[in-house]
Amino acid sequence: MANLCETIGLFWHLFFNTSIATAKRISARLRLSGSFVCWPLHFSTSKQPQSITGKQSGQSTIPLLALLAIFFSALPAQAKYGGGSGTAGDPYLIYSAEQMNAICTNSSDWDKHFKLMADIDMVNYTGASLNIIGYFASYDNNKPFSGVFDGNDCTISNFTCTSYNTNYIGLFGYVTGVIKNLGLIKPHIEAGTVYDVGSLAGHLENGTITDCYAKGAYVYGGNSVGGLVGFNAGRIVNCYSTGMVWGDRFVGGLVGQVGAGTVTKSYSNAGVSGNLNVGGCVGKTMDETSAVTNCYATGRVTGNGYVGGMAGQVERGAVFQCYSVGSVTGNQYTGGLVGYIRVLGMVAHSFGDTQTSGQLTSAGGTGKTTAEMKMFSTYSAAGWDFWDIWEICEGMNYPVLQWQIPDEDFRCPDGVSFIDFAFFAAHWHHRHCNPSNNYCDGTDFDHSGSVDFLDLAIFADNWLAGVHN
Ligand SMILES: [Ca+2]
Ligand SMILES: [Ca+2]
Repeated sequence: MANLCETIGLFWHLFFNTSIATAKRISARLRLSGSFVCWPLHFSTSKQPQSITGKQSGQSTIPLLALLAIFFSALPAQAKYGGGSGTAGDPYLIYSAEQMNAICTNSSDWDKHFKLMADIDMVNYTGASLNIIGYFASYDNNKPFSGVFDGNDCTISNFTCTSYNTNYIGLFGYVTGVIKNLGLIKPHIEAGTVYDVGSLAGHLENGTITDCYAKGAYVYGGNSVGGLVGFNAGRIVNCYSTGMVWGDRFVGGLVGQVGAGTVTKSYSNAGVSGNLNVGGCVGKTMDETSAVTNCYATGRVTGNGYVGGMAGQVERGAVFQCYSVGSVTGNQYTGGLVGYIRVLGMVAHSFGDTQTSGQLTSAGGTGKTTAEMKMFSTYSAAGWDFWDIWEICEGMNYPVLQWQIPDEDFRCPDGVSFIDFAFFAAHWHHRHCNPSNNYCDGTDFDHSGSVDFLDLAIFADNWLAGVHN
């Protein structure tokens, strides 16, 4: 059986092909964008199909919906989730909060492939009603999520997770698999006395989390508490967190504690508050193979001891090519970038803002003034990669990660403004846009081959957009 998404996609194509030229053009754009992401069942969140049906006579919509209704009523009763068979080529499809919450109850599926197909709101899932995927009760009694969960650039919003005595708490409790392309909006975690607590994952062991974020997170735990991940012995790449994180020990804006794992090209601007080992990005690195590289933190950090804008303590492992700028307050072993470094720890080619942090000293890294922190030369002298990883608007902003920058922010990653419009306007009506000229220096947003009104509309949609955070 063709999977659900493909079938719906086919219906859309049949529909478009019988529609007028405008619809064909937009259909082409949808194909170009690669997939029918996040809207097949959620017409209210789908701008493009809505505007198309809106432009047609209202009658066009009805047969389509009727067709869909017939199709769904014909689905076999035993179809799991929203379709799919759980393989890499035919993942289980998740369209609703109910389907998301059902993953936990089928632990035999935890090694399967899943794909999120809609932005889902889990506001009705609070306390014990939210099922946590993957658990670790003891070394003899545990089962991780070892499959692949592809968020498909969709979001999961507003869930509340509460735990008073179970460790490994998050949307996923214990993960050895892959989670990618997933955004969490306002996740709320209440786990005040337990350990390994994060909004997305409580404990990541050998697995990978890429291109994920927690926006407006509220995370409250005991030890190893992070805005995104509590304890990381895997790989975290291209992720970020915002919001607020509280805990006792090993408390970090992004990750509470880093074991034999890495955090790369990620950042946090979450505020962090804890007792010992409290950091804007990570609370503590504890393994000789721990590595935090090309990361930054901007959140306010408050703790008692081992408190740093970037990391509370680098016990073992390395913090490399990172910076932090948030204000830092602590009683003992407090530093602008790092609170404390032990013999097996290393901090190199990293910088802390002595003015915004309120800390003139740091156990590691180099203190710089705010003006110096916004200069390209500060970082280039330390070998930072401004080709593939970082970007800076000289004298205007701290460095940002290239993946954060909107396509429309051509000049200076300082937001989409007149200087970017001037760049766009200079390419107006350019033709023969293709990969060899980077689609007319990026101004042919929809890759149609020319810079025209559709590109202008896309640009206008992103007017004043800043770096993603
Ligand atoms: Ca700009
Ligand atoms: Ca175009």
